[in-house]
Amino acid sequence: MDDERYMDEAFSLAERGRGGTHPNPLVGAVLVNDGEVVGRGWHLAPGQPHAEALALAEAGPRARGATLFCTLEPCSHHGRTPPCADALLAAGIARAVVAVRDPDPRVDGRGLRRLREGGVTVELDEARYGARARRQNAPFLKYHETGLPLVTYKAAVTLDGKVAAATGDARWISCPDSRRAVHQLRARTDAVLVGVGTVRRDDPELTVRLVDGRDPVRVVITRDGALPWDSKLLATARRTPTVVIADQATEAVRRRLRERGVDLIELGSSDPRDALQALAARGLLDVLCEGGPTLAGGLLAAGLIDRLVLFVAPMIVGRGAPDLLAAPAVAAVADAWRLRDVEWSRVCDDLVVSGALVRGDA
Ligand code: AOF
Ligand code: ZN
Repeated sequence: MDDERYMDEAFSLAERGRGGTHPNPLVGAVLVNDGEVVGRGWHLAPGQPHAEALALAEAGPRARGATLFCTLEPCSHHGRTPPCADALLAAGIARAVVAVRDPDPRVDGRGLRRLREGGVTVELDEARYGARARRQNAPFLKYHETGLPLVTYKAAVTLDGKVAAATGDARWISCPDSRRAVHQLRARTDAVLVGVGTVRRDDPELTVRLVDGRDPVRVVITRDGALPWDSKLLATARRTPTVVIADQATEAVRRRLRERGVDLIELGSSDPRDALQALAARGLLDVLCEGGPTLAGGLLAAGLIDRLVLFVAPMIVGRGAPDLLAAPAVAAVADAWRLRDVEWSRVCDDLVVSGALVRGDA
């Protein structure tokens, strides 16, 4: 049906903003008049026009009597830009098909109401489009529902579920194309998260180098803020935004981090939930955890990991090597952590498994 085709295009347009819109959502909008697409828009970055405003600008007078297909409820607030609902009314659209309600407390149904009160036929069709809209904007929606970012844990593992050899050597478990895929994941995310142990062990750069794309913000969870002073992260902190989270930093550490251009977040506790909340409060809503077993195990045990992406390499390293996750063992298989909506693909000889993490048979 035509409606679905137009909404499909709106979803594709929204994807063009992927990686750059945080803390704002991905939004795509299509205006259709008499069976012809007269305006298209998508949101690129905070402070930039909203998708609906761009579609209206392209449509000009042809917006009168048109139908809007929008992946998110049009806004009703004066933020960095004026309310889209008012602009849509002023332009004289006749009908609006919307994929999902906007949970931002500044909007939260008011955009739809304003359009209805202005005489527009509004169809909020979550039954048809809601699942896709929620998948596309999972971080934005999770943040407005819980105050937490969406956390994806990514790791390269062997067939025996290990992330390194017994000596700690981990270069390289996954194949070159898998490593490129990881850079792609980084380019699409707001922040990459590791623990200080990973910085000591691997001295990673956590930037996007193997593919085109922007670097995510790099975040290191520590207790005392003391990263190795010769680490690549510190050496490049002026070029690529770098955040250090600490709950026991000394004045000397604060000063040295500041000198290197690091953004230090100081918390009153070492609870990873507080760390994630602090990241979300800074607009980092989509977090890719590339940490080691200790950090990932702590996040898993606290129920803070939403998604898993595993690059499973066809090799075996044997006993004594570090497990994927240092998490407490479950008593019964029925209590295991599981993936839902599992997807598999193959990259070189690696098997890539991803899905949403849930606990038990739920
Ligand atoms: C966007 N782009 O295309 C739409 C948004 O900071 P502001 O003023 O740009 O407002 C951001 C809020 O506007 C965002 O949280 C969401 O509720 C609403 N809709 N935002 O960035 C768009 N349609
Ligand atoms: Zn808007």
